[in-house]
Amino acid sequence: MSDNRSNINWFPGHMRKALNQTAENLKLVDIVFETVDARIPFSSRNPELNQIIGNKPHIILLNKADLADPDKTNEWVQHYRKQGLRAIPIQANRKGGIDNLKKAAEEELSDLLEKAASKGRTGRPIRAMVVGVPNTGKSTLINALAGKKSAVTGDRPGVTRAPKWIKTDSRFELMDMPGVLWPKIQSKRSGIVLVATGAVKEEVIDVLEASYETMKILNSLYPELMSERYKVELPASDDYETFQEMARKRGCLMSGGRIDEDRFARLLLDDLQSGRIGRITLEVPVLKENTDG
Ligand SMILES: Nc1nc2c(ncn2[C@@H]2O[C@H](COP(=O)(O)OP(=O)(O)O)[C@@H](O)[C@H]2O)c(=O)[nH]1
Ligand SMILES: [Mg+2]
Repeated sequence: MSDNRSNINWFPGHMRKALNQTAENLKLVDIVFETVDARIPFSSRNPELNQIIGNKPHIILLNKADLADPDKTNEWVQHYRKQGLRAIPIQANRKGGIDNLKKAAEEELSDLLEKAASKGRTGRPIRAMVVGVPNTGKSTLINALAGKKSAVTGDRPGVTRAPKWIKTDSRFELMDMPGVLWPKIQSKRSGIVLVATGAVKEEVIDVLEASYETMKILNSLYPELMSERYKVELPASDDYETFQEMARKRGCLMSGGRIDEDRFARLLLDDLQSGRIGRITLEVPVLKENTDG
């Protein structure tokens, strides 16, 4: 397999510009809503965001919680809490957890809102910006928060203009330009889980390899779910044979009975992304000292 390190900082110029623009826009808001994929909370965050957020109130949204392992999501919430960060599981596409988010944001901003109220500005709108790496659900969250008032489609990154404000059904006003960050691929494993969850396209890591490595991760973390779905016995004595057996059982065969590994590789990732394997989380929290990727 090729060394993918050259892909790690794709288009650094563009990224720097996007980060700078996000930093500029952040000055205009009271609070930041950062979307991460609850299945890969580590790899779907851009660590540079913390630096540009500084002391501004900030809530992490563990989105796609419907696809993630609920126990692990809970562990992540505790993990962030220990770092002084508030995290809330949500399912943006069904508006799940949105009320919790609104309540939490008002709590985070209680001092500021009380101060405004004491100056006669009761019910002052709360201005928020949604940021996150692609595919973590920024647009979906903005639509969920906007309610009936307004709908947004698509990101418009890199366009320099004054942000407009999306009014919502509640006291929130959202910046109409979400902060588009890029995932920082800090390790081979990060690249694999980002491809597996569909967060980054397959040019980072070949799909067959990503799928095979993902199978190994899933077999070790969720052996019951994997044997249930693919009718193999786990733990496996040989990973490659297990991969082939899964493919055979799912009918991924070519003429002459050869196993169509590429077809099964895609099928496995498709199963994972659509939740058919079950609710899975591919990353567990680790102590700060160990977060070297
Ligand atoms: N299962 C599930 N899918 C979601 C959720 N939120 C968003 N999605 C889907 O994830 C994909 C990416 O969402 P999008 O809002 O476009 O992400 P963005 O790139 O950050 O703006 C879309 O197909 C959404 O329908 C969620 O809570 N659960
Ligand atoms: Mg979007």
